[in-house]
Amino acid sequence: MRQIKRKRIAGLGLLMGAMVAGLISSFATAVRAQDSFTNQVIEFSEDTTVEFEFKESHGAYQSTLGIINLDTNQPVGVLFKEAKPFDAYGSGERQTRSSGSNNIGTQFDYLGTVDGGTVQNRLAEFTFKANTRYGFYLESVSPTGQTRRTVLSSSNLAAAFDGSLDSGDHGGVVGSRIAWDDDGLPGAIKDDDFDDFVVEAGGYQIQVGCPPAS
Ligand SMILES: [Ca+2]
Ligand SMILES: [Ca+2]
Ligand SMILES: [Ca+2]
Repeated sequence: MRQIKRKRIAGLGLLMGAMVAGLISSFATAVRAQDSFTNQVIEFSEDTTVEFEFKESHGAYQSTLGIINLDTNQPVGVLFKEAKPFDAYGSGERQTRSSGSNNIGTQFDYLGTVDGGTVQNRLAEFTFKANTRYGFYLESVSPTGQTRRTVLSSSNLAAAFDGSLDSGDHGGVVGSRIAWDDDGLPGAIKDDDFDDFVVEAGGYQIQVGCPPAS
């Protein structure tokens, strides 16, 4: 089983401990060419646990990010769920909208963070089974509950992937960043901001082998 985590495993003590326990094989294999972590499909040639980090959201709706099995079209797990639509929700604080621009890194456009209580967990992980086709979904509900829409990562109108799972830290993005436009439905009037929900996946690969048979 392979694991792709947010942080490099550092420290000899930890490594030695794991080796004594017989849990870590001697080296990590690269993410293979036939593995895919893209708009088309999320698919691995072996069982792979990926750790995700919620970065921030900039959308007025209350969103949930989860994983679906593309063959059965069934949701199979939730990674992050907004507990309220955005940090300042209910405070009466006016939100500055800048329609059509990407507001990552700013306070604009309905900022949602872990520190601000919009999302409870900064990290989540999911084990993708080998040779199974997955995608991500983002479900967003308006604060009144009147409008509900779901977009899939298999549409590049909805999700933009940047970087690869085992690419470490590249220019401040660790692993693969997935940035969403929650109104990214075909034919919809959309703002192409790709900041409504932003997560990063993986970063550093750890190979975990079975203890040798004795
Ligand atoms: Ca939101
Ligand atoms: Ca949007
Ligand atoms: Ca937005």
